[in-house]
Amino acid sequence: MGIFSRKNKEEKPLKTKSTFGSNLLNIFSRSTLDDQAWQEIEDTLIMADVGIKTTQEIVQELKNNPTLKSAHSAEEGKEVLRNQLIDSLATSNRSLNISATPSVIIMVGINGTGKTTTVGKLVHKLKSAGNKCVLGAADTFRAAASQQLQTWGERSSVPVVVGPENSEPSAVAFNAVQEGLAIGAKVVIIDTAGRLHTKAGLMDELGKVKRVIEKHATVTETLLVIDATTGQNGLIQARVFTEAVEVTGIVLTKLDGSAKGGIVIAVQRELKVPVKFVGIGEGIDDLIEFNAEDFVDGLLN
Ligand SMILES: Nc1nc2c(ncn2[C@@H]2O[C@H](COP(=O)(O)OP(=O)(O)OP(=O)(O)O)[C@@H](O)[C@H]2O)c(=O)[nH]1
Ligand SMILES: [Mg+2]
Repeated sequence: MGIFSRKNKEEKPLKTKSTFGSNLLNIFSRSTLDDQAWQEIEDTLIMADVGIKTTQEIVQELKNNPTLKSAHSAEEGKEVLRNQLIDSLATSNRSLNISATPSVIIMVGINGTGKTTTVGKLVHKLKSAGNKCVLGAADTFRAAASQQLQTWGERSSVPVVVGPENSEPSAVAFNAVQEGLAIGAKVVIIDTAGRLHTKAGLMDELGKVKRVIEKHATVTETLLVIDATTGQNGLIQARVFTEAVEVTGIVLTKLDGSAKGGIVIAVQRELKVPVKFVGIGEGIDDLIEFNAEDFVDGLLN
């Protein structure tokens, strides 16, 4: 059972099964925090995948907190920790930007992180909310990739623009945007091929896809999809994407699996890009809008 799970389709609670919260709350309930206690806090955060840099920042901020400096109750300790974790995830622009008509969303990331699946889940969400949508299969490396996206399109009755195998990805993106304009779509989502951050040519291609689209429409979001189970490694790979293209939001997938919740904090803090959605399964409804307070409460309870 992962950090995120769902009781049923209607209810979307964030639940934790990790020992992260109980460990930390235990330590913070001590009325005074000595060096050993601080070391335990640091270790717990690092083991939860918060990352060394972010852990050190959070610990420093906690050490500076006046409540924790003096004798405090378990309740006070818990409240300080909760607020600190929520603050560490603060951002001003978490909601999906679909302010333009059409708004173009480009999905990027390394191989197998869950891009195509996320496109399928996201278009379902947008369509259900009454938005006319078009999908573009700009992953032209494998015929199966277009087929996979078409299957997702069918599930939400959304048209999917595809191109021949090995055709120019930016041409497919261009055609998808043209289709979006022609039918008066609100949102056009472009799925791209997974690429290794080390392949400069492929990284340049993303810039080209974006430039071609922007001749005719507005790219309101470039969402970077990260597999949460790859932990700090995934984070290092993701950083290259934020340097190559202007990433506006993160989707952390596979948080239903063995991923540790701290990765959410590490990703947002270290990439300085808001986590907008989290994937909690392979199904069409398994994408939820990220909410920092719910997440932290899930982590601590
Ligand atoms: N458990 C779980 N599995 C997921 C989630 N998101 C995607 N997957 C699975 O991850 C695998 C890869 O998903 P894809 O959507 O094909 O990934 P991709 O990034 O498009 O892959 P490439 O196009 O090959 O780079 C599939 O088996 C998905 O079902 C998630 O949130 N939770
Ligand atoms: Mg794909």
